[in-house]
Amino acid sequence: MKIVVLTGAGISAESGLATFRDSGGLWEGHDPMQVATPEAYAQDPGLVQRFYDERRAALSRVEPNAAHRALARLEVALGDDLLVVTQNVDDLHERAGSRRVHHIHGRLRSAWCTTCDARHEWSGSLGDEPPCPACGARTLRPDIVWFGEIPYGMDVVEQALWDCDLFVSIGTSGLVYPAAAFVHWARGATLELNLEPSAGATDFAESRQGPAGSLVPAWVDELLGELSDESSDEAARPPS
Ligand code: BJW
Repeated sequence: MKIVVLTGAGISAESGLATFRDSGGLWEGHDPMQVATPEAYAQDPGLVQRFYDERRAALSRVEPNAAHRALARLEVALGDDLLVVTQNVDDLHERAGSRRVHHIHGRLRSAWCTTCDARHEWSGSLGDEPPCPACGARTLRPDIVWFGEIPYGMDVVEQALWDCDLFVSIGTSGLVYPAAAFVHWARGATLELNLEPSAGATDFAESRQGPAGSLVPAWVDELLGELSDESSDEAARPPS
């Protein structure tokens, strides 16, 4: 069974990373257009770099939660038949053990040089304008997809959605495109797991509400149980 899982900020909330639009979220009281657009960066690079430097530093203070670990467990069972497509810029899926993770909005721990186009693994700050390790220019920016920029690897995602038997969306408000449209691109069954019904909840065949830390492990257990029943039925069937 081929499965595509889309994750959003809600899956990392129980690890202690704030979501964007919830009460107490990263954007409460702020205009996202002042930190999450190329225009905002051009106008006040220091402000934008500080915003991302603080979030990059916060990564070392948090750990993956039960939802990230459940998806890693699912990958052990499904191998290449599972693709996690995440809008999150944290690295909690990888630290939980997932290997097939596609970051469509970039990664906090990557820095992109706008002079030579090189990308570098980065755990420190960028606000102090360090030189690019490849070309020396002081033009490293967060490797993050801002509004108006093209998300990464959309060809891979589009193909995976086209081929999948099941699309599952976890912890996302369904307000940002193209991710909000994936439910329409998916050819298979669709399921939403979110704290509350998202903006697109009615587009899913099924929508379950609750915290990801309990909903996701329960769904993974249920699915693995079904897959194991199917394979024992197959083994018990007499050869034709
Ligand atoms: C829990 C929970 C718990 C809480 N358990 N759940 C008009 C119409 C259509 C499109 C557009 C339009 N005008 C402009 C556009 C395009 C634009 C867009 O979508 N704008 C909207 C404002 C309408 N999109 C773009 O510009 C994108 N690029 C693009 O479209 O290029 C064209 C193109 C596409 C495809 C192929 C070729 C070309 C780029 C979008 C980049 C978004 N970047 C950001 C910032 C990244 C950097 C950063 O991290 O700072 O990405 S925006 C921000 O929102 C971030 C997130 O990844 C993204 C989604 O947020 P998410 O994850 O859904 O978080 P929240 O906070 O919104 O929701 C959390 C949810 O979790 C809630 O539902 C909670 O209930 C739930 N939750 N706790 C389970 N414990």
